[in-house]
Amino acid sequence: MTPTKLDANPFPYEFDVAHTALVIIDMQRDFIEPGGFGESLGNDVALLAAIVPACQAVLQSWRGIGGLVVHTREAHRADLSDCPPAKRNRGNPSLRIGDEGPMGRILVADEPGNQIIPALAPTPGEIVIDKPGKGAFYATPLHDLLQRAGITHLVFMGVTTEVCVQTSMREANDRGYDCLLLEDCTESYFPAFKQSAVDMMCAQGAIVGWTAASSQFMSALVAPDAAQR
Ligand code: C5J
Repeated sequence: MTPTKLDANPFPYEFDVAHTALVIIDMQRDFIEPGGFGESLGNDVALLAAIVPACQAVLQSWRGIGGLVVHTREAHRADLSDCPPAKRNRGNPSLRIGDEGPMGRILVADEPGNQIIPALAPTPGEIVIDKPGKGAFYATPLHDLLQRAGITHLVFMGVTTEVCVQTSMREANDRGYDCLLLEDCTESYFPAFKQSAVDMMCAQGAIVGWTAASSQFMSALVAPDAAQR
């Protein structure tokens, strides 16, 4: 099969749909909507909400060609046994992980705020990973699931760029996946941090991975080679 190629930074990225998964990091109500964890830390969640239309367009295209989709949620057990004090006590939030907030307990599995936002809600058959850490591979079955599915390439979207997205992409690269980050489908509460994270991931000859605009990625999907699954 001829791989699909797209213009990317720092040089073209090649993948084939059958061995690639779209990984959507933590597009959950706790980070994107008012009243959640992100806002409790003093952040402007509108910055993150702005990427939703671009993420929706990519997800729709990817689903359209039958690509594998992985959603992650930053989620802890109700007894917080997987949330060490080193995580819970960080910062000076008005609400800590596990506290009761306007959308239920902050970053606790099954609470309303922990759900993926409706615009990007998983459909049956898509993989949903609850992760207690910032990286999608730490203490989760993700690597095993991807290996069993024959996945070698990962395309990342989601939030926040320099925290859970960057950590997950670095973990993925260490495990041997070729990773692409869609620049307009990721965001930070701190625009300068987003730019730094994007720059550092593709520096030094794609030391962590590639970055590209979602328009480049979607154009590649409609190219004839992308249809060969
Ligand atoms: C944070 C995340 N920012 N999903 N989580 O704590 O990036």
